[in-house]
Amino acid sequence: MSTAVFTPKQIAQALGVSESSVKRWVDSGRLPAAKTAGGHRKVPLPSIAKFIRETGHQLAEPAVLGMVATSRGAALESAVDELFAAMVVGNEPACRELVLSFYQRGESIAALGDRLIGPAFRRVGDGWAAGTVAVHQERRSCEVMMATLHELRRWLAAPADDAPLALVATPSLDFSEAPPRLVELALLAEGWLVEMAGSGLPLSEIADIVDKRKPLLACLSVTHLESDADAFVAELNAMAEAAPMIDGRRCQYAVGGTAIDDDVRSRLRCGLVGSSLQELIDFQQSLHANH
Ligand code: B12
Repeated sequence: MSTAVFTPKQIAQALGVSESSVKRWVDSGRLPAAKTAGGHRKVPLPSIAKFIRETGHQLAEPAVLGMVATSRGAALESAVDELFAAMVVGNEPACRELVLSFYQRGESIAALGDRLIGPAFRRVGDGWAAGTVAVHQERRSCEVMMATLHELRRWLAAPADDAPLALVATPSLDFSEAPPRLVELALLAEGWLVEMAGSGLPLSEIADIVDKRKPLLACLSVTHLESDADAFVAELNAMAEAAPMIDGRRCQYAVGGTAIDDDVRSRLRCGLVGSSLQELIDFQQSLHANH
């Protein structure tokens, strides 16, 4: 999350509107800002991002705010090839421009993950399997995407003081980065306070952290399942059953990721066993709403 703040003059230049319009939006609360001791309006980047997403304002000079042009009119699915091409050559500016412009246009993080970033990574994996994507191109893809997700995080508002807590982890020997990071960003965007418990953690350690931190939601992203599936299912089911109570409600485990196949899915007894971020967003709503 960002600490960058901008003046009405900078925002006016970026949006191609008058400075007095921006001051009016600030004063009416449409564009939340802080005031300095000297009475100057300072608008944080997440406020500007939210305003642009909700009002559909076009950016005349996005670079003033470190933003990108929002020229994308097409559906997310139509940009998968372009993103894949940018990722495998390590073209970080193109990758960032693509993802962030869709975000600015109002797409949710869940939609970006499910319909653009996940499918582009699948193409990387398929290409690797077919011998058309080299190992170093797969590595580059991960690097540029992680840089892009880091940038995206700057645009999200900080959680409220009373935000519910969620934990995110990956199990033993699973060091995938993009899936747990997208889970984190998707929950942050929904107003959760999110702690990354860690990647490659034994389930017993995840249970210990859950007992200690008492989150309302514990998310496990599973791309590589190294332990045997029966042991994984038994241990995770026991953890979900013994999960701590928080204000009279049991902490819920949400599990997902490409290594959760139909067999494992059918045997897991967790709050959510999902295959998309949208399912996670739907699930967290009931927890968050009652918080
Ligand atoms: C990048 C990658 C790697 C990188 C990871 C590096 C890094 N820094 O992250 C490296 C090179 C290390 C790697 C290694 C290996 N990989 Co690999 N890898 C991939 C690849 C290309 C992309 C994974 C990714 O980041 N996807 C991006 C995310 C956003 O998409 P996603 O995983 O689909 O997640 C979506 C959903 O699953 C869901 N979701 C995810 N988490 C959660 C959590 C919850 C709670 C919910 C509700 C939903 C949810 O939401 C996301 C958005 O829609 C995939 C290809 C593929 N088809 O997925 C193979 C893939 C995952 N790898 C595979 C394999 C086999 C391996 C290796 C065993 C290869 C080898 N022989 O060494 C090793 C294992 C290493 C290990 N133990 O960790 C297989 C796994 C098959 C399986 N599941 O059993 C895949 C599927 C490729 C394939 N088709 O064979 N890999």
